[in-house]
Amino acid sequence: MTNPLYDRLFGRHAGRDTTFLILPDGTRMTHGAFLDRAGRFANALFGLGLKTGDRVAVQIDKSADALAVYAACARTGLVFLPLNTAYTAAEVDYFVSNSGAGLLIAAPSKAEALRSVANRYHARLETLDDAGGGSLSAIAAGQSPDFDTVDRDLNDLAAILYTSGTTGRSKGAMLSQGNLISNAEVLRDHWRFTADDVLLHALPIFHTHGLFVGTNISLLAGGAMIFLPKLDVDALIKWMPQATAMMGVPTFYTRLLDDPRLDHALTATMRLFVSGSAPLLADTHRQFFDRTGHRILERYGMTETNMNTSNPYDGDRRPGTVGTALPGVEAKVCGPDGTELPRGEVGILEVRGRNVFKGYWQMPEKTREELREDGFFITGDLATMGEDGYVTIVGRGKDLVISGGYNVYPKEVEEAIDALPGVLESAVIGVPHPDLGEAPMAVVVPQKGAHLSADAILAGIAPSLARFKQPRRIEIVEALPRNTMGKVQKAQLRAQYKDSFQ
Ligand code: MLC
Ligand code: AMP
Repeated sequence: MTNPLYDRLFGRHAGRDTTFLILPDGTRMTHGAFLDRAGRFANALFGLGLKTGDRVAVQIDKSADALAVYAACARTGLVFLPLNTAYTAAEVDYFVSNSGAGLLIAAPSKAEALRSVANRYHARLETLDDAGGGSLSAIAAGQSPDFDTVDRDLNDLAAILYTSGTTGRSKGAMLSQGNLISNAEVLRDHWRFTADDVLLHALPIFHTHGLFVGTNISLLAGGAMIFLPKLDVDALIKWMPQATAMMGVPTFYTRLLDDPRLDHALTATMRLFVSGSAPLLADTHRQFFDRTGHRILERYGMTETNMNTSNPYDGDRRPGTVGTALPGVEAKVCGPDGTELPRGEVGILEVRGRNVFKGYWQMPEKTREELREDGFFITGDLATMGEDGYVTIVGRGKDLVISGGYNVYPKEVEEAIDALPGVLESAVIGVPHPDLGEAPMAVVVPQKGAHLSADAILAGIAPSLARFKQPRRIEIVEALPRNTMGKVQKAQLRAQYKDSFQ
């Protein structure tokens, strides 16, 4: 029996007493103990009546058990569907309905709000918390750690990760076992991860960066992770002397730079700092080098593709660039019809390789719009490529705000605002933000005679939109700037409000 994802990432560590997780209280969990836990969860999931191929939606806090559920899904061939813990019940409703999930695993604190969602779509609801409690944990406790791993192959679906769309609803990116393994193998080698590495892990595990990049690479290499619940600079500083590597979004680096304790001595054991998910300012890169002697390695990826390009481990880590295409990945800068442009010209970046996803869950048209027949995926990012293959991301062809590494689609926020009483129309834009890189802001036009306030608008959208999507600033204006075609001039708004958070 073979199951490439489970065997290569997890199964080969069975019985090993090597450290896998170092938890915030200092407790160490061995690879063997973790896999025992995952085996119990695998039995628990099948015991609930789930079958290979069923989707398991999880909205739970980061913990060893949360990761064990991921391992259990790989082992049973269930499709893992992690959800941002910030999503509201209204947002989760869509993901459960669209995916047809058979099970929703929620934090106990959210169970009440999510029970009606689960009932509506005939999904089971179980709970799991970050302290080893919850109904699923109780079921797992009574199970055997042994489980007959389900046969799978590289084309089988391993996970669905939802990414918002520039128009309409979120799309579920289908990632196969092969997508995940091939990318993790390439990154392990490219970034030289070994069993001696200890990764300082403070990213969430419901997105590509923390789950498929950080965790999968550590598992493949057989190293350990210092597994922190979230970004907390004091905790990073406390644990850094025991780590060898860290991965973060740019906010990790700007917050560390704000702390006077960041210096050469603090980072003496570290061999690698990786940044991605949002643009790292060249200035942040330089300041970090001046303070620590480390050159942050910036790479570029997406939910649909995992990682596409990376600066080199040895050689020139160029500030402001995302490096060259990874081994096995083809990248080209193209015009709208997919024709490659001469080097140095700005166009849309397209990528192809074993890392590229299988399409959007039950959305064949959306898949066709973004995934060409020849296998190239249209990223929607505006880029240039130098003669030496270095890629620079210069902007986005898609209307998207990236706030602290989370994607916010203006269209979704505008629809929520426009649905409120007294609103005529709105435009949501990304504005430079010193901590989050970019933050969403809304410019809102009231209906004639209506009185709107920023507070009322925020209160109105709060039940339906996760907090990180909510505008950090709201301006009420008489009209939106439009061009002769009647299209809202977002570039003009961005220029007008660019200093809002500076
Ligand atoms: C939290 N908040 C945010 C936010 N995160 N607001 C906007 N943008 C964000 N990213 C809000 C909370 O709702 C709360 O609001 C307040 O900020 C403080 O919450 P917190 O939990 O204390 O936030 P903090 O710890 O400061 O988190 C900021 C952060 C975090 C940047 C560290 O968001 C984070 O870890 N981001 C990483 C995202 C990530 O992993 N992206 C990878 C996607 S994969 P209030 O009002 O209630 O106080 C991908 C592909 C690739 O993109 O290439 O990797
Ligand atoms: P997501 O859909 O959450 O996976 O976000 C993917 C998007 O994040 C990409 O399309 C880029 O716009 C952006 N992104 C990821 N890494 C980088 C980077 N290093 N520099 C600039 N943008 C990035």
